[in-house]
Amino acid sequence: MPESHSSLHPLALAPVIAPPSTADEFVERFLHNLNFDRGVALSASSANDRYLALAHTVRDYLMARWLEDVRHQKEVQAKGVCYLSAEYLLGRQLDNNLLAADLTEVATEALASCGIDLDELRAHEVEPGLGNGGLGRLAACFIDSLATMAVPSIGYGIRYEYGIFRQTFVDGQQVEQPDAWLALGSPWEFARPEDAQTIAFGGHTEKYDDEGVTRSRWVPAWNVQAVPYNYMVPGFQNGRVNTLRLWSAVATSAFDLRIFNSGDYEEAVRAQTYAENISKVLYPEDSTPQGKELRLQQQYFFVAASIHDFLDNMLADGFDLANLPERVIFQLNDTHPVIAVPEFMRVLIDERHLEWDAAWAITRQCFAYTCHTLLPEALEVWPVELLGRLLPRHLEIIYRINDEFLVAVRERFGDDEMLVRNMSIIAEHPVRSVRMAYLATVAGAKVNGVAELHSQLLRDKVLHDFDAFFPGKFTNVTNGVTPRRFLRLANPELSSLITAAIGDGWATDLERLRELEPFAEDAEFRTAFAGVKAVNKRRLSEVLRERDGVEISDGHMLDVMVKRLHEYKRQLLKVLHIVTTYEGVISGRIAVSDVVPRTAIFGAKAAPGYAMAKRIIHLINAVGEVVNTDPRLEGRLKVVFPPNYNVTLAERVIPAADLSEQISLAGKEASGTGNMKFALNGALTIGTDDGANVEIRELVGDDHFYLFGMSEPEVSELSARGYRPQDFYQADEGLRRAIDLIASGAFSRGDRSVFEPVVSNLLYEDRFMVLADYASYVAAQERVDAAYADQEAWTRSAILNVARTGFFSSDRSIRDYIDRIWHTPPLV
Ligand code: RUG
Repeated sequence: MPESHSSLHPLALAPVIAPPSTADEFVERFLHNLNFDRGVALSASSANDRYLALAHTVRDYLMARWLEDVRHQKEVQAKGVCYLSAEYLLGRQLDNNLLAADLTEVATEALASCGIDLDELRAHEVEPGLGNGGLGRLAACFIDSLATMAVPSIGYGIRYEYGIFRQTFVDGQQVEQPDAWLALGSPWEFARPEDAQTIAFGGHTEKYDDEGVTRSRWVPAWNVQAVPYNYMVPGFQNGRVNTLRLWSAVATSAFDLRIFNSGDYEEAVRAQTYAENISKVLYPEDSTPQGKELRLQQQYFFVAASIHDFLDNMLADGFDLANLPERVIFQLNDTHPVIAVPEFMRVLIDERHLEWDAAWAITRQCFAYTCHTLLPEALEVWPVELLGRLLPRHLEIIYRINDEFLVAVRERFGDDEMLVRNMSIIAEHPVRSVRMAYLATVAGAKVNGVAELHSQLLRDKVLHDFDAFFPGKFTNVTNGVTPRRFLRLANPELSSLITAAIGDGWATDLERLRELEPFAEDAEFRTAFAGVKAVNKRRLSEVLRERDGVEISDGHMLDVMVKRLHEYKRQLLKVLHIVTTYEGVISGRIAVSDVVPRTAIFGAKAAPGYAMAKRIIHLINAVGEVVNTDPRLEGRLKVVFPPNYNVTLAERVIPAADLSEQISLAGKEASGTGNMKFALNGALTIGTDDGANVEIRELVGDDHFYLFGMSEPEVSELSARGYRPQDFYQADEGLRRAIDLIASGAFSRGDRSVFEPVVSNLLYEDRFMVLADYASYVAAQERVDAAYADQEAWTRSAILNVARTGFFSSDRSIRDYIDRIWHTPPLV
């Protein structure tokens, strides 16, 4: 504080006070923000002005709590979580923050008195798409739960200037457009350039003598500034506000100036662009060497900035680093932040002058790792050549960690060279590389999978030797989703119905949904529940009409498959089912009157460099075009594929769904979280015994879940026997007809070549065994059709799905993390 307290205005000494939340006060604040922040009168304001002024008003209400929480967390120095994640798929903020601050009603009334419709401003917000899919959305759910449960924590990540691409379709094919989400301003962020960190790259290491001890140090070649942007993460109506800190890359001025002064302006701009590219785009294309390098830069950039930020700014003066394990746990969300491990060691040893053993003892207690996959190709490895060029000191540290680990492995398991090679953090083949999942496993205090089956398969297969070496290190935390966004906000009608039945409080104690079970037997409640579904279907229909010019027919079962496009998720299986029904009708083997009216809704983005996934998107659109316009179907089968599926659209689609498609090959989907959102909103699942489907089925019961397909052991067995997709093609007439119809060019205006790669892949490779599960899937769909005919029974099942899936709240996941991994009690 600049002056002695006695000379300051009393207001300067007062804590920040939240404004009273009356509609009049709200109007006053809103107009003040409109006039003074935006510089416009209400009469001249644009929708963007009004949205920004509203966002600022909501911020004002949260500010006092936020400042107080930040102060309090620093003061008490309780153990907290640093959640390190390259992705946060946040969704729109306005509605969430209004709900958290309990201001929705006041804001609605206040805006209405100014002639403004809150819905119009809601629609104006561009969601920050800083994630690709489930992993990023999980991180967003977790920070919501951490704040709601008052756990001392901070989320760290990257403020990508362009988030996940905006998907459009041209002639049915995916075209990616940049997602300029910041173009009209982001009212939820607070830039803190004064808290920037300098992040170094490249160069070499050198040995030096430190009082008779030879040590190594890093002499980097270039650096960038990491500028933090803080975001409020309000807890649900609990007066708590946590922080999400996202880093943005800015060229260092020293770097620029040197080049500018030498007169080479082009070089200066090039250098600036190079530095700032680091936070330019979410997951840049990594099929080129340049893309890969940028991705490693991104990862190091954000974890190095976060570790420094924590050590420099969050610890009390004179903090003894030996006590760090009682103060912090860094949770590594997948392999993307794992380079934090050698960075932490480097900081402790090279900058804070700890000995190796002391630094390693601390590090091993301060990190924990969540693995989100079983697909070998998704476990990141970095070529030693690249890592050594970009982060030479880190590579030295990794080598030493590995050397010491392998000594221990040999001591324990003997000189089994194959085992040692298999467990080495350094892979020798096909290119010498660092296996980041292994590094995280060796360094982490705990390693968790994200659903029971997934965690079991990690222990039994992917990381089997590590489980034997580190007994007790592996655990499970089944994923969860926040009921605030995915029930309260996405499904207000169902929320009201639930509250009317069981009272308030379930949004923070989701197991209370169990109290709904008896209502499944109550005809009046069932009617009300079915009414809510109908309202949600109408709302979705309006959204799709306005957004995409698409109509959803009344009375159709909404059969929904929304998730990233990946072969293992098997959108192709769903396509084959649609083609089977279509082929049955046009060939006259199925009477059209026997087709249960259905609309299949897809939502899926394919990674820009994933050619097969893009072909599958093309196929879905092509099948839709034919099926939707063939009069022989009499409108009883429709395919709808709105482009650019994102969190905002999810919030409309999920509450309207009748049937949730969770049809991955068993053993491939780590967990899934969409599956939980659908069940919680009263959709019935058709699914394999994979990921969290297993737990969903156990909870809702076999009668309310449509199981099909091989189990994971059956998949392994078939694979070991030698899977031959042609055998299934030959043996199943329906399958043959469906594949032949696609191959014939029926969905590509007679051009057989268009989908030839898809057909060939199915017949000769079919890595994810679509053909093997086809018959079982079609049979399960027939059971769905039969069940849907009895609407009372269907609604009963839907209610039981809601009542029995309270387990999947992300609050429960966070409780499990606290109990099994973090040991960070909530702050009172
Ligand atoms: O594919 C998984 C989902 O099964 C899971 O639900 C989600 C959150 O745990 O993470 C997804 N995931 C996995 N996203 N990226 C990866 C690659 O490791």
